[in-house]
Amino acid sequence: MALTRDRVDALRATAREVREDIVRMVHAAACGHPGGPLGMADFMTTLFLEHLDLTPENRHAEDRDRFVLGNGHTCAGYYALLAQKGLLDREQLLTFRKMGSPLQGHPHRNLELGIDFSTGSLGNGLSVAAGMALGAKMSGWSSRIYCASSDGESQEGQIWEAATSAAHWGLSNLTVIVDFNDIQIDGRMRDVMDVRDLRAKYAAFGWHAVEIDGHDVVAIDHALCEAKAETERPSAIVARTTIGKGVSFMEDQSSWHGVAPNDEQLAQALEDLAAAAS
Ligand SMILES: Cc1ncc(C[n+]2csc(CCOP(=O)(O)OP(=O)(O)O)c2C)c(N)n1
Repeated sequence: MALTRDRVDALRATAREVREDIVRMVHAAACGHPGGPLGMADFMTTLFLEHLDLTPENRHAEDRDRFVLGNGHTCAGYYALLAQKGLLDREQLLTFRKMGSPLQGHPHRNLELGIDFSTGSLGNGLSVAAGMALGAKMSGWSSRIYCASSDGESQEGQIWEAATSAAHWGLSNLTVIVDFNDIQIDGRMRDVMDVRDLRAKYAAFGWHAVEIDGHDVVAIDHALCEAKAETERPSAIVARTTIGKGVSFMEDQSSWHGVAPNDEQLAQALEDLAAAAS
């Protein structure tokens, strides 16, 4: 069913809160990756709030949905969404990257908090998600397995082994969302190593594959609904995004891949996000 006007507004409002949490967390840690998760906030929010069946009540259930963050460095947004879902306290977010915190700079498996797998070494996530999807199918569970990935991560050969396997096994319960912002740690993705048309690549590997505007919550929700309706093939959603989305001085800047804002920059970022809301 299509999103109502109220749901669209609510998702946009939550995505804005997630963005505020991201900049606050990276500022408090004085290190981390703000750009990627700011760009992913719209599709992560739509996935987590509208589709991912993970709650404090069902976190230990075998047949619940799973999520794997392949591009693990973008975990500030992931943690902010786990807080939105009640799996951790919002105040806990400010322990991000601190000694002893479960919220490290790359996800560390913690089923109590709903973190299904440790990631950070790019390329592994989709293989893990494919394994979870195969296991769920063999067990007869209705679980859906979601994986986030990125254009930079798509340079890893292991992604394409996973893509081959998932199509071979007909893992229709698996969906990958690729954050395609044409930026990676060293600059423009197309200059570092161009992965080209990822939608066409996934389609050629036997996947149901679409490309969408990764900031349009209606298009994101529609693509996730289509993926759920698919009965034969795994689904790939290539989400065109802008790194740093919502923060004027971070947008489309590779320099904000992995740098913390200082006090003035945090204030400016929060001002930008508030202005976008009005
Ligand atoms: C196997 C591996 N190689 C290198 C790195 C270092 N690294 C961390 S993030 C990154 C760039 C990833 O590209 P992308 O996810 O597109 O970056 P973003 O859009 O977040 O800027 C790299 C090379 C890593 N984490 N894992």
